[in-house]
Amino acid sequence: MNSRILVTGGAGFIGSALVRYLVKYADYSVLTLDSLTYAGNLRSLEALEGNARHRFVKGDIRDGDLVRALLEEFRPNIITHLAAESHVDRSIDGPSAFIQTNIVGTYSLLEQAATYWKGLSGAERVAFRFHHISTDEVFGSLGSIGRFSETTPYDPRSPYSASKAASDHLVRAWAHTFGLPVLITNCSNNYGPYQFPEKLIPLAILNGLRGTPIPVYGTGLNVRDWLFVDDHVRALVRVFEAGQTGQSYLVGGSNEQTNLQVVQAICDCLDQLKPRLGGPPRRELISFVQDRPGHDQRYAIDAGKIMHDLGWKPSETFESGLERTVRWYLENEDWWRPILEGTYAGQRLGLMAPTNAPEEFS
Ligand code: NAD
Ligand code: TDX
Repeated sequence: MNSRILVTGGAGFIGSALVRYLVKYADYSVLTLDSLTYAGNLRSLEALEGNARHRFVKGDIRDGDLVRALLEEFRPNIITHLAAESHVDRSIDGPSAFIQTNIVGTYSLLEQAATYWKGLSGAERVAFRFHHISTDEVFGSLGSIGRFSETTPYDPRSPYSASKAASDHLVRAWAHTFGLPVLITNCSNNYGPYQFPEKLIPLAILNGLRGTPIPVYGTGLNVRDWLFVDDHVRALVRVFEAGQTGQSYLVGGSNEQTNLQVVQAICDCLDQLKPRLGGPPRRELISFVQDRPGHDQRYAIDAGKIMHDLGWKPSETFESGLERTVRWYLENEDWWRPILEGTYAGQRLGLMAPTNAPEEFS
């Protein structure tokens, strides 16, 4: 069967890495649906221009008529759903877009997918998959020990993670109630080329490069489990090709770092690849700033299930992945410069919420 994939959010960071992989290194025909919010960027798909196996449509996942028409015309075997509002700090400043895209948008897409799937027959109906891409943040925050697994109870704490948790629940409901063949993946923090510079790693690289302060929230001791984006992409492909429907898979790099360790490593890498002429080492740019309201302390993933059941493992170490990433930003100013001069100049986001909010809600 000629595999056709509809990728929502395919002009974003992870979505564009997935689309580039599927078209350039695998044999899929891909339809990218993306509304091109501030985070969507057609330049991330430039490498596919003129490729007959890729088509881009600008549109919103909440537009049921458009999605229905695209499903009927393109007749995908797989839908991979990555369209989302994805930045925690923006969800503090303005939760509404997160409710709209992550919850209402996922609901609308599920309705259209279920109708389309019911209309399929034979091998096409058996092979169809709806793959929802989610995050480890739905499980809340860890103390100094333990890791998230597929059985960890949901405990989201930011408007972003709550909206992603809601979307996960909707996807499960469509599987249990309507029989839709779904897969869910919950991944840890991604980094790599083409990431919008509101996120920690690209922000630190670009500030380090420009010699401006590198903001570290609070003590810098919050921990994230970092995964190179192409390793996430290979995990996604393993899951929609071989995963068991109705199941979720956690994806992570077993690579825990404090935020301070991350920015120090970025400073050192930049100093090595592009020394500051006569200037002090870039670590001197690190600046501790007011903490993120409700800042989750630690995320860590037990990826044993996807490793054991589907044979996936990350191929990039943090050192090699970070160096690739820093080199990419050094060599691709024409990608990031228009962003800094247009939609986002690197300013602090996410301080709108009152800082005296109760710590726990029980
Ligand atoms: P991103 O913000 O870079 O990209 C999101 C894309 O979705 C953008 O291209 C945007 O234009 C598009 N979009 C937003 N609203 C839309 C709408 N209503 N209709 C159509 N398109 C819309 O995000 P990302 O970092 O690539 O994340 C992709 C997915 O992976 C998200 O679901 C996110 O929750 C999840 N995820 C991200 C990470 C991470 O570290 N970045 C980790 C785990 C999971
Ligand atoms: O300037 C900063 N300084 C800083 O200390 C920024 C932008 C962040 N931070 C801290 C906050 C976090 O502890 O760094 C850590 C990483 O922050 P982000 O890059 O904003 O990522 P995070 O909040 O961990 O969420 C990310 O991983 C899970 C993605 O943005 C989500 O989409 C994904 O679901």
